[in-house]
Amino acid sequence: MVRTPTPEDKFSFGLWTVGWTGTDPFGVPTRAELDPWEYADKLAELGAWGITFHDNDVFAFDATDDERAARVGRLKDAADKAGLVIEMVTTNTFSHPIFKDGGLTANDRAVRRFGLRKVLKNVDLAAELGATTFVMWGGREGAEYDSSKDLHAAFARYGEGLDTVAAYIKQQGYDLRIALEPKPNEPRGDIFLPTIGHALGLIATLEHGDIVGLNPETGHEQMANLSYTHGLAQALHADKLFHIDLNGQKGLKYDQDLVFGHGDLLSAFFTVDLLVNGFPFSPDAPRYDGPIHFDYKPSRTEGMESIWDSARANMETYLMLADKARAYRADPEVQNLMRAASIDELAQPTLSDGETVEEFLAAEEAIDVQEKGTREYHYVELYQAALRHLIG
Ligand SMILES: [Mn+2]
Repeated sequence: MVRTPTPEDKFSFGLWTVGWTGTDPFGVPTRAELDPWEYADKLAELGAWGITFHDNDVFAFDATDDERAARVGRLKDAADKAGLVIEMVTTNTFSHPIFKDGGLTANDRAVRRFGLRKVLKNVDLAAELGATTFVMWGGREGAEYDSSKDLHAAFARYGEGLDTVAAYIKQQGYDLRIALEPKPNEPRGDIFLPTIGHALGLIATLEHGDIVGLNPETGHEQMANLSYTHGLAQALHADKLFHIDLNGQKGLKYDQDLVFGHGDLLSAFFTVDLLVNGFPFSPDAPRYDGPIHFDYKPSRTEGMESIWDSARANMETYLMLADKARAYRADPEVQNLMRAASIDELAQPTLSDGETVEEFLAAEEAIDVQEKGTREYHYVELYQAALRHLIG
């Protein structure tokens, strides 16, 4: 039997996930909207450890300072009473029409100045509530038409915005790191920073990039036909995996935000394997020890009860996959197959310790190219062994 989630599992949910009422481009809501603190109470009851939100999940875009304080205070009280951590806060720079051409990269400078102020004000809120991650999903940063932007300036303004926020965090002494969330498209035709790799590239150009990392989402990478697990691994390799958004996606289509594991299950298995087992052959490699955060949507067909069934399903899937991933790595047959595939050998540097390129070129090394070209790796059998653990 699957154990029930406990706070030790560090599961967290965005309030906008369970709070999605089913509005889509073709239809009106199919579910009622609860107050933010009601979602928080219920998530705690299900065994979640933390919650996350956008500013406007809690208070309206045009809320007065008093209204803002009252609603945030009420949510904070509910979280404290329920023992929930507010681990991440993010800013909505995509819903209001003013952001239709972007927040940090809008052509209209006054819009950018408005957007940046909204983000900075929300950084203060995040720090005040004890969040340690500040996600920046630039959903409206992008274009439908290549003719609509000075693209060089767009990346310069994106970098300027991120550096301004990062510098402000440092200046205020906040214990907060920024996590960018790549997505290839939707709502914009082409979103800037479409993949983990694009985001890592921009971060490397920042002055304050040391506190800027990634919040990769399963479905966002899979919408671009990329391997989420490889993306997480490369973010870890760069020491930039600050946060994760787990969900499910079935290939190249609109952003489905299905329950984790309800898309590509084998890919989800290897994602969990990476999260719980790290890189067993590279013991010094960075590990992810942050929240197990879900960014899914209860499908529009579901009623009020199914919100909680689907939230539970994310955690259950993760726990089932975690047990199976541990059993997979501990299986002697799997270990034999990994050795037979020389997987352990990849951690060994190609050049010897202290070997110069001249020595390397001068080394007389016999290699049987015929034998190497026909050797076995048994990768298929190894993958089948994983499948046996998963569904056998
Ligand atoms: Mn998504």
